[in-house]
Amino acid sequence: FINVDAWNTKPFPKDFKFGVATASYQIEGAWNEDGKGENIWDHLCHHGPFVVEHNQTGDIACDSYHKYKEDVAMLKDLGVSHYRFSISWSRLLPTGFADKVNKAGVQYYKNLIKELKANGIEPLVTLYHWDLPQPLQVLGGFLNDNFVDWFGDYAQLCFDLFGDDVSNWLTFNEPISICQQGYGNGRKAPLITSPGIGEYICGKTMMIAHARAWHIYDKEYRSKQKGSVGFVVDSSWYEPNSNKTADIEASEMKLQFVWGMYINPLINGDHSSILKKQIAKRSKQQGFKRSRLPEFTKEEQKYLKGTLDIIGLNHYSTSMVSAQKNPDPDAMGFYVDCEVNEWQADDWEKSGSDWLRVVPWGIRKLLKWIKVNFNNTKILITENGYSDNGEKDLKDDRRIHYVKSYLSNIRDAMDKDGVNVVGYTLWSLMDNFEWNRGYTEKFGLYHVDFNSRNRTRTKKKSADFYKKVIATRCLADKCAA
Ligand code: GBH
Repeated sequence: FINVDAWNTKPFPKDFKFGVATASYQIEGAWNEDGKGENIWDHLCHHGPFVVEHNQTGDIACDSYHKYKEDVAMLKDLGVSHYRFSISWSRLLPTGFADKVNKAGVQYYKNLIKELKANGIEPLVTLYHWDLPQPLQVLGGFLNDNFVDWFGDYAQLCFDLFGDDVSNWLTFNEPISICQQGYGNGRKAPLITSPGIGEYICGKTMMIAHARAWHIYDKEYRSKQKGSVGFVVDSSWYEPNSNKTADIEASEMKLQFVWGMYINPLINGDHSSILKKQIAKRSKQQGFKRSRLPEFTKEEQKYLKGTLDIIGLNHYSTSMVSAQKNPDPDAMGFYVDCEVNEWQADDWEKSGSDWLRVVPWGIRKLLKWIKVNFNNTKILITENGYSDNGEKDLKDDRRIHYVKSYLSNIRDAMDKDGVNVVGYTLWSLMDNFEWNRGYTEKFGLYHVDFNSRNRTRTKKKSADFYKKVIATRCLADKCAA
């Protein structure tokens, strides 16, 4: 891979948040300890269909439920200012409903937050990172309108319990993973296959549930807790295959399927008009009486508008896009309704994940696009990172190269394009349960020995690299003044 001298050497601003990220199901383990209820990933991993590599599970994972003090010691050593983790809904509310609170679950998060604070680390908390309580799934999960109440009650409990010590809240992690993969193509829990219908209903419910949490916070907590409530989108950059209008429009269309579906409602109160027209057009051709993308009522639009304090961005890679010449008129779903071809170039550097190619310039283009389209809203890069299959000697130079070149492009976006990026939480603190890929793909700065009962953590070379970046706020050996 290419040399490492051409990076932006301008230090990151003093108040730039440097951190790392994890998620409850991927690290906590203790899946049924101390009163925790079952969630949809527990259920999937135990009962099938067995879609996870080697039938692996998050039953023990990194055992962070017992080892959080070690995790915080690692964070302290890295020198991060922020730690992004998620709360397991069913650890707090075993049935999902707010009638019975699990005291041990409350204690666990209180302990973790206290330990972070004692070490000068600010918590950045995701309320929902894919682990829905199973009893709520039995009732339809995100396809049941009552989900808005369930989530609102859960969010309120979290603000109540932890809000005095947590000022950075994120509601949902990755709508596309939740809805498109959970309720569309059936790849992730709860494995529902309803392309072009269920996945869009899920999206509508999720948007309103986010707004519910935001309004609760705004009315009852903001004035005393003085925090913010954001939402995390997963988005690649979509690079037009040529300068032809059709390809540029294809790129814009694909971006609207992501941002016009999930961010526009929270900022402007509705799906973007390009998105609405496109899905309405195809739905009509197909004989549906109304668009498969459910509309927001006028009241819902008012309720949604302006409910985003900060955009969380998970970004890993880039795709090339072009307009489809002969789109299949009968096809339905997020990935086909846009009528866009998508692929990755053969000469882009690979990683341990088949979807993740190293394309550092993509993040700069995406950040600029977000700035222009959403009025310079604050952006927190909530995930970015590199997978391998485990380097034997823990010399993960490719991860270092990835992080360095992505950070350099982020710095360029701030510096040269004026994008308002306030922080970066690298995925991930340590190797963990990588969903369908089990423990085979590794994103950690720390290695975890999943064969040892102790789940021994060992620093990789990239941890020292990142530590130095944080300490100097700069990517080069010699930083610009
Ligand atoms: C994030 O997803 C997640 O938030 C985090 O939990 C996860 O560990 C991390 O990234 C690393 O994967 O198999 O072709 O259907 C990143 C976005 C969306 C990327 C789903 C992989 C599956 C592609 N992910 N996608 S495919």
